Amino acid sequence: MNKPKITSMEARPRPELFDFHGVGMIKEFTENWDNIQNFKARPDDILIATYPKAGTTWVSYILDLLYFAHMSPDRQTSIPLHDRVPFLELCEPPMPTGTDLADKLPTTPRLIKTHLPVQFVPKSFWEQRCRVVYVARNAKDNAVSYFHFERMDSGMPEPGDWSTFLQNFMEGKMVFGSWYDHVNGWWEKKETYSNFHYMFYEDLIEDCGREIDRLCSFLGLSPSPEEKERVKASVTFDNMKRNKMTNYSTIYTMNQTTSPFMRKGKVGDWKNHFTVAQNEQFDEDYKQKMKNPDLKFRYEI
Ligand code: PPS
Repeated sequence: MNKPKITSMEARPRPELFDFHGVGMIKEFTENWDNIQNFKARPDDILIATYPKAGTTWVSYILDLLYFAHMSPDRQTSIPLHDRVPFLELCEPPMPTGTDLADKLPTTPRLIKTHLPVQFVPKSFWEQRCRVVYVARNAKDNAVSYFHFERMDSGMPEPGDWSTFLQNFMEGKMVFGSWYDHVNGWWEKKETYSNFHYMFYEDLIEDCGREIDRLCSFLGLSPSPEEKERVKASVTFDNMKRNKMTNYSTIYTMNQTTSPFMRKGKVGDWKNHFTVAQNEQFDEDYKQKMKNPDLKFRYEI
């Protein structure tokens, strides 16, 4: 008897989280490990690094437009962003692996996305002195966004209910590990690696134009005022939510009726999720884990 063709990930069991060198992972991000670690970065590559749900897609799209908006209009309308900006560690057949996609990218520079904690980044990125853009988002909104993402993406572990998920988040039992270790680890890297731009989701929400200017000055780009306005208009939440090339509607593991990928795009949605008791417990735990006075987040703006 022929096996039924799997057309939806809903038919497959959800992946299990396991410990991988001290970091929570699922096999979709570790199966291609040798190729990831041996990845050959080029000096002009730009690595976009984030903890999941911190604004990766937003910044990827900004960079893609800044560099390539002038290329054929087909590119913007027919190639999903996740193919233009490969996800380095992804290995989820039948999709091509992130390393294969990156190897085949025809553009210069190559924009490459990763959620890896800093200690797992392939060494060639550092050896080649690649530019790195890290985006961080406040822990509470990041947790809420991650919760809804796990609900809707059957390629991720089952999140359980909100209080179970929040407890796991505080304990770092998450895919790509602890938020606290991630944002701190990358922040410390900034101290020793100069080709680095550390940015915040909250700043983007507050003033996207200013953040585009900062990105341009880091990257040595000087778009005309009209080009910059076009980028700014294209990357609004509403436009990215409508745009099939940026809203992940092409990814079959994501059930966007459970929760859309472009969900709310706000600072402070955590207030609609945290109970008073959860918030107090979270703040207490946060103080213990976030000792670096220089790394500060905003929870409302
Ligand atoms: S992923 O899966 O890790 O790559 O997700 P990521 O892109 O990092 O994060 C998704 C969240 O970013 C929000 N987002 C935006 N907010 C405001 N403006 C724009 N343009 C924008 N683009 C993406 C997206 O809505 C997710 O956040 P939540 O809070 O869930 O809405």
